[in-house]
Parts: sequence; C-alpha cells; structure tokens
Amino acid sequence: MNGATMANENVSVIFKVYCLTVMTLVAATYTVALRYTRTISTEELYFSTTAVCIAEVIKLVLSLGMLTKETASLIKLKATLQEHIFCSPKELLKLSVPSVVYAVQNNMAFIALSNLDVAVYQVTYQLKIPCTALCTVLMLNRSLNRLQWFSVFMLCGGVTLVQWKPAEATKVQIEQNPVIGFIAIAVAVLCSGFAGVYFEKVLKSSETSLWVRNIQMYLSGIVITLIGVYMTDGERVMEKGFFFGYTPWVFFVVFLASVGGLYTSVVVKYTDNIMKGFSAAAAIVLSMVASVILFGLQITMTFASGAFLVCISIYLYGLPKQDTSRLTWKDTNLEDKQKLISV
Ligand code: NCC
Repeated sequence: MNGATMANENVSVIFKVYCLTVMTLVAATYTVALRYTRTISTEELYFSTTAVCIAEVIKLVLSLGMLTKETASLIKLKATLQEHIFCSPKELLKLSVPSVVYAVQNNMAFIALSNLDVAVYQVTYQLKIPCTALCTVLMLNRSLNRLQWFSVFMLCGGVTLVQWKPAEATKVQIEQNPVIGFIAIAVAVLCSGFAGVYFEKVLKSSETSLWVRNIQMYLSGIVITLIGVYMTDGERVMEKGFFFGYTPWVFFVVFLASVGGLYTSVVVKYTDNIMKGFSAAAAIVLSMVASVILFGLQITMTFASGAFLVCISIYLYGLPKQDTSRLTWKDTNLEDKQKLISV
C-alpha cells in the first residue's frame, strides 16, 4: 500500500465532503466575482496577469505554512526544504509542467470571463468533465467501462442544465468578443484536464507530501506567471505599477483564486480528478436544494431535469465495475443476459 492510499483511508468522509463543498462554493463565487471585476469599469481595469501571479505567491506562502504545521519542527522543515526544493532540480522541473499549463489556464479564465457571460462560461466549462476522464484513462492507465463513460457525459449534460440561466440582462461597459471567449474556454478545458491529471499522477506516485508538491509547483508558477506579466503587460505595468486598478474586489478575487487552488489540491489528494467533477456537481445540486428549502428559491424545469441527470450519473458511475463490453448476447447465460438488459 503506498502513502497516498494510506492517507486516503485515514481521512474521514466528513473532511472530504467539507473540502469538496468549500471548493465548489469558492469556485462559484470566484467566477462571478472575477466577471464583475472585468466588466464594471473600462478605465481603471487592472492587469489580470498580475492577479494570476499574486495568487501563486499567496498559495506558496500558505503551502509553506501548512508544511511548517505538518513537519512540526523548524529543523525538520529545513531538512524537508533542503531535500525536496534546494537539492531536487529534477522534481522542480517535473512540477513546472503543470505550472505552465495551469498558468495558461488561469489566464484563460480571465480572458473568457472578460468576453462571455458567467452562465455561458460555466455551462461551456463543463466540457472539462469528459476531458478529465479522457486524460485519466490515457495518463493514469485507469479504465472506464461503457457505463461509466455514459455517466460522465450524462453528468456533463446534467450540470449544464443545472447551471442553465437566461443570458445576463445587465449591459456591460466593455467590448466583448464571444469568439475569443470560446477559444479561451476550449484552451482552459484542455489545460484543466491535463494539468489536473498530471498533478494527481505525480502526487500519488510517491509519498512526498502534498504541501511539498504544491511548493514545487508554485515556485515555478511564480516565475512563469511573472514571464506572462512581462510579455503581455510589461510596458504598461512598468508605467502604471503592478497593482494598478486593484480594488477590494480584485483582492477578493485573488484571495478566492488562492484558497480555491489549495482546496482543489486537497480534494485531488483524497479523491481524484473525476470524483472532483462528480462531487462538485453534487455540491451544486445540493446547494440549490438547500436554497429551495431555506430561501424558497423557485425550481425550474431545466434545473429539475439537470439535477435528475446528475443524480442518475453519480449512481451509474458508482455501480460496481463489470466489463459488459466483452459480453455478447449469443454466448451469455441467463444471468448475464439479465445484466446486459439492466445496463
Ligand atoms: O478548473 P480547475 O478547477 O480544474 O482548475 C484547478 C485550479 O486549481 C489550481 N490548483 C490545482 C492544483 C494544485 N495543486 N494547486 C492549485 O492551485 C490551479 O491553479 C487552477 O486554478 C473545477 O474543477 O471546476 C475547478 O475550477 C476552478 C475555477 O473555478 C475554474 O478554473 C474557472 O476559472 C476552481 N478554482 C477556484 O475556484 C479558484 C477550482 O477550485 C475547481
């Protein structure tokens, strides 16, 4: 049994549900807040590349704090940093791969939300679910049977319906280009699937702590996002300053990006990227149901059918695995025929 499996067993279900719920709530708030900061004003608009960079710095500091807590002594902390950071250029290089990809993805989110309505963004971004499943199969050598693939696409459709809202009625004050927005989402979808599964692979193939892996990734993340600042907004940042246009809302977006990223890493450690998609969908449905009970929110037909699809897909995905693709009608006995019918 490797360290990852052991860690998985030692953590309570309540803790996993807590992390998933926080991650999902933060992600929903992040998307809305980010869109708000990109559309309220045209003159004092901050440089989004700097926000992505600052989030990496905050995540690095917080991960260092968590590692200090985990090692419980300064001497041990120093030894850990020495071994895994200062004397491990190969490992740093390995983690710079998801760093680059996440840096692209995080910048794409700003581009997409500067050009598209939140609802359109959230719905289209659900394509990351099948993309993540494909990356999991290709990169982690895991297999999904036909029913699981079916449930992955059903989940994608279900979340799309659950989040379906009429387009934003308010007029925004900026020029928007939906084509650029959709291209940015497509790139973000591919990046999310690849980087998520790559990080999971590295994390679960050794006993190295999550916080060490995060520190390794955020170190290169800072360098890469700084290059992004220089290449995209270099001159204007020099002229106007790194924090030009920062309002309390922008700081709030950076805070959410940092907290959301760290919770994502914990969720991937204790579950996996596909489960992350399923659980996030369940959390969205549950939070809507809670709003109905607590605040009397009206349920729409699209939400009800989406929630139904999400629940069925979770059930189907969790069914015990049996490879029905190898069963054919002619050579099966009665029991297997019944299985084929039920599938
Ligand atoms: O798209 P998504 O995640 O897969 O993006 C993962 C985010 O987590 C950060 N990360 C990942 C691993 C790690 N060890 N440390 C990290 O900081 C990456 O930098 C990247 O930002 C999702 O599954 O829908 C989720 O969506 C994001 C975000 O809403 C979208 O990318 C939209 O832009 C959520 N991030 C936040 O809420 C800040 C994430 O929690 C869940």
